[in-house]
Amino acid sequence: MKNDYRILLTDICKKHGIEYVGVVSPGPYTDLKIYLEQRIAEGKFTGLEEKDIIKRTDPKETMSEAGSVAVCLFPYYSKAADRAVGNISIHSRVPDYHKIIIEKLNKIGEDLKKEIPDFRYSSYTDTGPLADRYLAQRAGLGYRGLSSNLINDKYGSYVFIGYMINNYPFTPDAPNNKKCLQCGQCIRSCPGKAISENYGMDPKRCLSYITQKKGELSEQETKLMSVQGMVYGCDICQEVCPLNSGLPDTPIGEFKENLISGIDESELGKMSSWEFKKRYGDRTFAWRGLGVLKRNLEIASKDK
Ligand code: B12
Ligand code: SF4
Ligand code: SF4
Repeated sequence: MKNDYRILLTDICKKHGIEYVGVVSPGPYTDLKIYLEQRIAEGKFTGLEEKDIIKRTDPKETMSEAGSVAVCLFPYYSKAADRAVGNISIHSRVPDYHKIIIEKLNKIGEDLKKEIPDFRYSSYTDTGPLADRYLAQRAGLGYRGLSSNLINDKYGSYVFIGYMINNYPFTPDAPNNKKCLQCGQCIRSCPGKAISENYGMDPKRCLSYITQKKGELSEQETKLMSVQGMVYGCDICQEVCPLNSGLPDTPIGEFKENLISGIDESELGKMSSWEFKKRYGDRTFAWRGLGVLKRNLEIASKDK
């Protein structure tokens, strides 16, 4: 029956428009724990990650009866989102992915519940306890680029990752150990010099992080934001990656509608927090609040 349920998982995902689903064992992931401990010792963390390292590497800390983790990819690239010139990254031009993904995962979970006796699950994306890219790589859905982005053969790196910790022991998939082209384009083009050889990303140098960082920015950070003119996120390491050329549009309808390409200073300058929430509450950048975005807009629109 076990293998049949694995097929059922794929079929139910397909029914909900999810083409890529894979399974990871319930851990603990000792290799990841060692890797994360080393990165933390080197100061390579932003504070946006889950702080409890045991929780990050052991699904059973979140669900004691975890039998497996089902991982799904959610492509979000479309030519329409990419075409317009704007001051926010593509992942924030689409409506907030967190809500869309959790809703889809919950629909999949509810369908599984109808078929698998006593099935229990919990859905996450981005803000969950585990390391999303690690899971997707281990589930065989994509491989690691030097840029540290997870790259899928069909949809490139413009894919969000979501997962479901659940109590059923679905058979795990083989990891995807493919290597990217190692061409170094992302290293040479990164404006913050955040990417180095051997996957040695320094997240604190990443412009995407700087646009999300609260408080005062250093002179160097301010200059970086002003030169790039970005108010939220950064896509350069994805734009220059040859593995992202000629991508198909996302099949997910929600990521093709209601697109925006930027935030306007004259509009935001006059807005109250309430108005901001009403206008942009369904965007991924809204969580950082009006203050950080106003600061960024002021810096990004400075004369270069
Ligand atoms: C904190 C965070 C950030 C930080 C730090 C990013 C970083 N590189 O560490 C900042 C703000 C800079 C950031 C930026 C972006 N982020 Co972000 N971020 C996260 C978050 C919340 C945690 C990441 C984390 O734990 N980092 C620590 C490092 C060590 O882990 P990692 O880079 O995620 O994954 C590495 C390990 O898993 C390891 N690994 C992989 N396989 C294996 C196997 C073994 C055996 C071992 C030991 C290790 C290993 O290699 C991976 C890559 O180096 C995740 C969601 C989540 N909860 O996981 C989203 C997430 C990584 N972000 C995402 C996105 C979309 C972005 C941006 C593209 C947004 C943008 N356009 O501005 C950029 C990309 C920047 C970049 N080049 O990485 C997506 C990535 C999708 C993808 N295809 O890769 C995620 C997964 C959110 C989601 N659920 O979709 N992000
Ligand atoms: S998102 Fe931008 S700043 Fe961050 S690693 Fe990629 S190119 Fe560098
Ligand atoms: S730009 Fe080149 S080195 Fe960087 S992730 Fe893409 S293929 Fe790998």
